[in-house]
Amino acid sequence: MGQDYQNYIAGEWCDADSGERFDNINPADHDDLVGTFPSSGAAEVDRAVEAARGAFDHWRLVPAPERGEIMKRAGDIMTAHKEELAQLETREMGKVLDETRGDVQEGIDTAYFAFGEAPRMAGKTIPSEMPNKFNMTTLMPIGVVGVITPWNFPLAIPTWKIFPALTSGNTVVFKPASDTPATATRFVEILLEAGVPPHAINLVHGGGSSVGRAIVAHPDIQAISFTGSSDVGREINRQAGGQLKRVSLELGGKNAQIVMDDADLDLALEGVLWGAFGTTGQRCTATSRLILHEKIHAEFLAELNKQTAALKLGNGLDEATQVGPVINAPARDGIHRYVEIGQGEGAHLEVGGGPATGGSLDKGHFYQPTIFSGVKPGMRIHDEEIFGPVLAVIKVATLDEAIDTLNATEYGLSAAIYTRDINAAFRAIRDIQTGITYVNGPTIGAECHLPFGGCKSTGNGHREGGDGAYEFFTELKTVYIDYSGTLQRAQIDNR
Ligand code: UN1
Repeated sequence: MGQDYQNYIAGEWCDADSGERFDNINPADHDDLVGTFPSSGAAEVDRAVEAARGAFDHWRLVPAPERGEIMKRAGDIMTAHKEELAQLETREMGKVLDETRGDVQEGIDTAYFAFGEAPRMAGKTIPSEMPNKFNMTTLMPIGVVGVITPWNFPLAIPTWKIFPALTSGNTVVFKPASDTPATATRFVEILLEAGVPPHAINLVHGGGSSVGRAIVAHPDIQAISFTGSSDVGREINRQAGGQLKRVSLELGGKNAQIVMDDADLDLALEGVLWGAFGTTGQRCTATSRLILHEKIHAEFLAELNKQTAALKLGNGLDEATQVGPVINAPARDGIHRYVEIGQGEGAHLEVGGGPATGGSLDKGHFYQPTIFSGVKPGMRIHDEEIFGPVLAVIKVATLDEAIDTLNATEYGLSAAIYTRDINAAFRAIRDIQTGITYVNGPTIGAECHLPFGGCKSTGNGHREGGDGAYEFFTELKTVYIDYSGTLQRAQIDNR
């Protein structure tokens, strides 16, 4: 029997006004109901925004280092509950325990980064062109921010947004993905236990078209941070742009790994297996294209097919499982439609190609790790994000062709090149159009104290992670202090 979870609005745990609820079911086991959650809408968002607005004047005046200490306490609580949080995440979204432990650790690291960053929320002093005048910049919080997060990193991604938002002095209305609302609820409980004031954080469960839309439309929400699909991101940007809201968008990817003929092939193979099929291919940073130099193409592909076919699928709670389920039945069907499209486009199916069934797999939504060779730019399986365990292999003859192929997509999040040639590596670093580029490592595995984000249709230029997140969540104020006792007209009296 799953637990009945609630919203957290204006300091109270509460149901949706309608009384309606939705189920959250383990994607690896349809008999396992994780919980039921309130199906909320615009009225609940209104109350959450009002509470957050009310809390802002108190929270913005709490000294930043003190706010940072609260984030540190949240990190300590997450550390103490790491295994419990990882188990809950695996239960509600399926990825294997090793990965959910990593996801929780990413949240802990982000908390401790916030603790370190809080006392350093510094402006600058800048010389004046006039005598007896002092100039500086200072950072101000923005106000109420809306945080809308995906299901693939149920804890890490909310922490990337909420820790810097709160540490900067903003208050928050948080809508987590409806596939992973339980981890999000635990996170809010932890923030409260750590000392975040009750009205400063508000949690509203429900769908994107109800709760998400209401958050984006609300005139008292000054900034939106969203991670999800490019289609939804474009729509958010359109709507929020009309109100001149600040928007940070972290959207799709079609990330590629290049393997040159001089590469350490064993290392490159390990990298692509992890990059393509870790999290069942459901990362924005997942490797969904593999660009192989023609000299090693046949040999590399043969070994990759063999090792891919041997991957062990199952419930992520079983430590022997290497690949968990996909998130839900529509996702599995969408992945399969792409596989059919790939076959129709003339790509060669090397391995996989259908839902994985039999035994306990029949209880969940599993898809076979799948590889296509003979893929070319312009094919839909080359160009479009599939968000599942499907890898497209492209054969190239030169480094230039490899880089051109890697860039031949509307996305630009993450990329990898395996080579021992330092000249090739540096040319790739210069010419690859992505926000994140790995040399001799896979396309996944970003560290949360470095900037995270992409070029082209992957986003709108903002970066999460590191100090970039703090830039997004603050306004810069420029201050002039004239202690001359006279009217000094810049650009006039001194020229
Ligand atoms: C995502 O896929 O949405 O670099 C985030 C990585 C992780 C974060 C991925 N640290 O793969």
